Amino acid sequence: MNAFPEITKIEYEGPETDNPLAFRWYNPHEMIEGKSMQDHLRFSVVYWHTFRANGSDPFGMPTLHRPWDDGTDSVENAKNRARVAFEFMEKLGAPYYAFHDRDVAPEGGSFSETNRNLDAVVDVLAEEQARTGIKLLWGTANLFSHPRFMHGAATSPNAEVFAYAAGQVKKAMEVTNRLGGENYVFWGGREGYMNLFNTDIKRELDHLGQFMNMAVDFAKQIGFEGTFLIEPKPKEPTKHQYDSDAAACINFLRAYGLMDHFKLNIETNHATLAGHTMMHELDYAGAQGCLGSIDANRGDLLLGWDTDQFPTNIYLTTEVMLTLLKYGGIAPGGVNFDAKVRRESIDPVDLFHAHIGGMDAFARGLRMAAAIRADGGLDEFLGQRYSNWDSGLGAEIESGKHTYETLFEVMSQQGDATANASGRQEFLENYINRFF
Ligand code: XLS
Ligand code: NI
Ligand code: NI
Repeated sequence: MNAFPEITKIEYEGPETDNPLAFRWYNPHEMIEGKSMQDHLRFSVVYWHTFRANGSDPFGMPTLHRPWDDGTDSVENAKNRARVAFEFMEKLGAPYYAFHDRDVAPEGGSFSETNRNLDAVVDVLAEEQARTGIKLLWGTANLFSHPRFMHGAATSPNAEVFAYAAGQVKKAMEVTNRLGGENYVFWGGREGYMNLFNTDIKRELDHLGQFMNMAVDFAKQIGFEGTFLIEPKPKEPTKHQYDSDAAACINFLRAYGLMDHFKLNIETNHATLAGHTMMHELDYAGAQGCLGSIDANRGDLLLGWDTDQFPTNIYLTTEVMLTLLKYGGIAPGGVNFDAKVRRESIDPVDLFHAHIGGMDAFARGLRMAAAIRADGGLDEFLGQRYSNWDSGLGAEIESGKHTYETLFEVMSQQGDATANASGRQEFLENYINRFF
């Protein structure tokens, strides 16, 4: 393949370079906190945006006409595109990729024909993985684009749609397993509702729980050892999605006995749509032992939907990397660029600029986070802020020695709690800014 003839392998040239097709901060083999940047960040390219987005939006037609696409939905074209995808990822130096079944191969006239199409393209993916060493971060099934999923997939009121979705996930899990995928993702595209008058929430959630338990059973059957991930998102395309945020997902996992098998794939733009920060979602998931992987992108505060832009804000990436390092890193998940170029960015080279920018922003975030951790000021402050729980009354409460009655007695004796110390928010915000 030579789809990008004027582009050679993207190399690290350091912050001083003026080459826009070089990394200024991402130096894959440089060690940070005893681990290479490549192993910390585990960058992944998404097939759907990078190789399938055509620039159409609700108001306009496609703008992105790729020279390697012949404009047909043939299996041959899909195979050719797969080879182009690997040329791109190889030149970029991304170690991972992720895809939906329907991104890589066209839907056929029947369930079986669709599966044959998928197998034909997966043969090429397997060949290209072997040729380049690029690995599959995760696979997933598209259970939201086709009209049969208009009311949802596992939560459809139509039992045959549930059956179709289950069969489709079986196939997608087999393919993910064949390609050595390290995770498998469920994003509940239409698993939610548009109107509560026509929705039986209890029944739909029970079906969703049953669907996920079937996945766990099937993984055992085929020996799939990757992590299952649920990707929270509050809305779009439905008005309310059941997996609305990290807390809702974790409650669902607990309710249906899935906590040992699932973690979360947290996406920046989904966090903001839910009214949270990315740091909140990561910290909450991490605190519950559910931090699995991230979809790295960003939204636009002035637009109310999932704009899936590439992350370039180094304050954001620093917060993300601080939180990932706090919980021991993201592996076997990764930093997956669920992001697309704008519909006005019509040249193939724009795909390189976008990914290079995202990778550099995360590399810089990693460097900042490591510097903040090395300095130790934050940890020291936190330790101090909670220090009265380390001994005396606090330690007694934590170890379960007290009840409402004994604490009532303590306060009756003492008269009042000791005075509070300052939260020092402004001091800490200034402290973080010192590293930029
Ligand atoms: C859509 C989601 C989707 C998942 C994979 O908003 O981000 O792209 O990552 O199905
Ligand atoms: Ni996503
Ligand atoms: Ni998204």
